[in-house]
Amino acid sequence: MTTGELVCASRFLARVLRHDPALAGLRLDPQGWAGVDDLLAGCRGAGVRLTRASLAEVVETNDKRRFALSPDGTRIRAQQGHSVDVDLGWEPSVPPALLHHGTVGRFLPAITAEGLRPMTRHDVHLSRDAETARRVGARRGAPVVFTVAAGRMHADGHVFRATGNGVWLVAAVPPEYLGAPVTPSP
Ligand code: HQG
Repeated sequence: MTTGELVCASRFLARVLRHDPALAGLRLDPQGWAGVDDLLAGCRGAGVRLTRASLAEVVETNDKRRFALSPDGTRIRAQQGHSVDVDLGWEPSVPPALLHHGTVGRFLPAITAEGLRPMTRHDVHLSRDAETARRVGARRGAPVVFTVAAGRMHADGHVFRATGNGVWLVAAVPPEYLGAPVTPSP
């Protein structure tokens, strides 16, 4: 597949596997999995041509490893980012002392007042390093990066989970755990 085709297929899969399984006539199981055969048939029905081989290519080449196949290759799910109700089963774990969150200036007043909220997703997404957070913020405009005192939060009883691709999830980040917002140099 060309890079453009891979990106297009990845966007469609993210929409189906995170937000709108009915778009491909699917239902996800409680842990977010869909059958690969059902997904391929559903994609055909939705006018998106995807073979088993190209699906495997999307999973393997995806820049953020957004999707995972089950060990036997018969099922697929998104690793995080859902708006539909799923329990991904990531175990609580101990975060590093500091994590990072990238956003944009227009959200600063709300974030400074009420902290980070998951908005339309299940959880707040935090990055291991500031550069990744900068890229997450840059999706929306000039990025601004917060450090999050994850170690202190964890000690205070907040539950953190790491996804299969290195994103850290937490229900919310109260403002007292946020560092001063930093505008990284481009
Ligand atoms: C902001 C992408 C107002 C938050 C990325 C963000 C990531 C608030 C936006 C992953 C707020 C939500 C997640 C508050 C947070 N008031 N705005 N209290 N608290 N916000 O997309 O973290 O491509 O749901 O800063 O790379 O940007 O989908 O979250 O700007 O890894 O795989 O509200 O999504 O990965 O936006 O991105 P999002 P995010 P994928």
